[in-house]
Amino acid sequence: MKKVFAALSALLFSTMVSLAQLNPLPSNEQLEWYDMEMYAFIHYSLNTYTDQEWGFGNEDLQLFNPSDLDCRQWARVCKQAGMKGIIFTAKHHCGFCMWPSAYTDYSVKNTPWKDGHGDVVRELAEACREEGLKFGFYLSPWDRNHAKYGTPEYVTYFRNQLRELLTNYGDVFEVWFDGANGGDGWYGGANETRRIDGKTYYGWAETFGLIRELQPHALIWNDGGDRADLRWVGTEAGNVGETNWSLMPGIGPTTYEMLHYGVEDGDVWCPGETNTSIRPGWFYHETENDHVKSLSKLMDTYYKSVGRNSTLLLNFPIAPNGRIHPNDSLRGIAFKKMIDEVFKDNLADNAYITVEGNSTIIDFGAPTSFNRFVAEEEIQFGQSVKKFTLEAKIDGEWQPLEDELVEEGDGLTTIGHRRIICFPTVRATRLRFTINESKFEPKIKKLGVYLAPELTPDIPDSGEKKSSGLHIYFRKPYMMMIDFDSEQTFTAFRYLPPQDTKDGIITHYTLSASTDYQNWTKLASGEFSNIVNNPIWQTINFEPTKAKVFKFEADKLSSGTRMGYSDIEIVKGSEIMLKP
Ligand code: FUL
Repeated sequence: MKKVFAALSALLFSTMVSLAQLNPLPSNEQLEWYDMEMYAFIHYSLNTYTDQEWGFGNEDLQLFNPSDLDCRQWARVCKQAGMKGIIFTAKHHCGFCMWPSAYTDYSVKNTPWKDGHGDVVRELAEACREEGLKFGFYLSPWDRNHAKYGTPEYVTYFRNQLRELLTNYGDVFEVWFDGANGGDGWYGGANETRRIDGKTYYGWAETFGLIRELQPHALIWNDGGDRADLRWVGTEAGNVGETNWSLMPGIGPTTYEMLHYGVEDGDVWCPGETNTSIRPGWFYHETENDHVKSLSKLMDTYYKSVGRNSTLLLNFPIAPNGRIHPNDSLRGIAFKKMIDEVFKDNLADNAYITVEGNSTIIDFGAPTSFNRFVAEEEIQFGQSVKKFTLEAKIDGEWQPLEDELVEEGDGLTTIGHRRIICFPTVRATRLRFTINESKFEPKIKKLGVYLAPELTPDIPDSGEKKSSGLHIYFRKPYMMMIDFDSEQTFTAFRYLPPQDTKDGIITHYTLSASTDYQNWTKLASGEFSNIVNNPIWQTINFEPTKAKVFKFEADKLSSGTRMGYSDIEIVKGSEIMLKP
């Protein structure tokens, strides 16, 4: 009898295990995380004072002396911009610590700011608590300052720092481990290139163990190795795939496709977090003050992140005075107001709703205008929907609706936590939502129908620059890098010089491209003639070239010490640009 019972319970257990594998479920922390919807990244370090995106690791500590550093201003701005938490660059790749770490001299404690008695991490953690925001931190595994980087000693150092951050600053909701390991650095004066294997070097299992022990509710973001709780979406441009599964394989390497679209039959719950910056760079650059993303760009980002079963991690850089620049804060606050405006009135609330088989029919009773549809699954039971259709009854005829923001297909695939479908305004009496394919019996939590206002031209649209969708950063004051999510064919590069100053105008240039960041092909070099007197668009045509990253170098400037730009465009495909 006992044997039968044991056999039965073994069977039951293995069935439960295989069911759990078939339908992995989110943790409570992941469920709460979805509900945060949006939270802020804050990039602030010595880079802010050197106008760099990546510090080399030997930047002078004397540079850190903000006149007006105010973490409460950061927290208030983020809160008003609808952010539910802040993730702060406690240490970026340059190794400079924004808290007085006991394990290095390369920190705020040896700067003139507050005579070395300051602690930005503490001020921010306290400000977050005061404003009711969650607090998280970014600790760069790559450290271009540390002499022992590349050896086991550095890993101990890294974990010691992690322990400081996990124990001294209250509750942490997310820990962010960037995957960049660029190679060269100062490394205590060695000034050399060091390569490590990001998957094995940091001993992720043990490192994660420390977090589980000290902050059991913290979510781990990691794109450098072992699967964590949250995944990168494969791009920093601010969009996840229109099909977005919250699942991933528990082990093994990832590809761009897996990160961007998730994996339908993955065996662990690992949702995508969409990270992007409110301006082109992650760190503050004065030259980008007029390039803060427009409302329409930010709304597009919202639809392509929160509206695609993801969250939005939106970066606000800190300006050299120690505050969020007014251009960013105003745009961030306008963004939140626009989201509230779009979703204030659910037209389904006053409609008559019926269910027929797999279809739900929302009957408005009279012709009604709308252009947004929202569906949410009860994801605590898993993610099920694979394919659905949407139809509007217009003048007595059912007409199919499609997502206008997708690059491919109709976009009517996965739903997950929340799916927002955008389409041109229709005037219809009914809307029919049909689930055509699902992994198991789907459970829909909410349906919504909205009429979003058109974004009119009087809303500032400086972010509508051609470069607003590009990922641009500076390796050096005279070297701009532009990278893409994937290899594509390009035929022209266009440069619009600064429009309101002659400083930074590039008169002589070299343009190169690469598919792997290592082997570079020179595409062109030369002079932009008469550019100082007539600062118009400059076009460099070249033979169709496959590239993932461009390097645009200023060989000579009109005046000033760093290259400037008003806009950049890179032309794809076979389109050949005419010289202006
Ligand atoms: C990247 C880093 O290299 C950038 O500097 C930035 O911190 C971004 C959020 O992640 O991979």
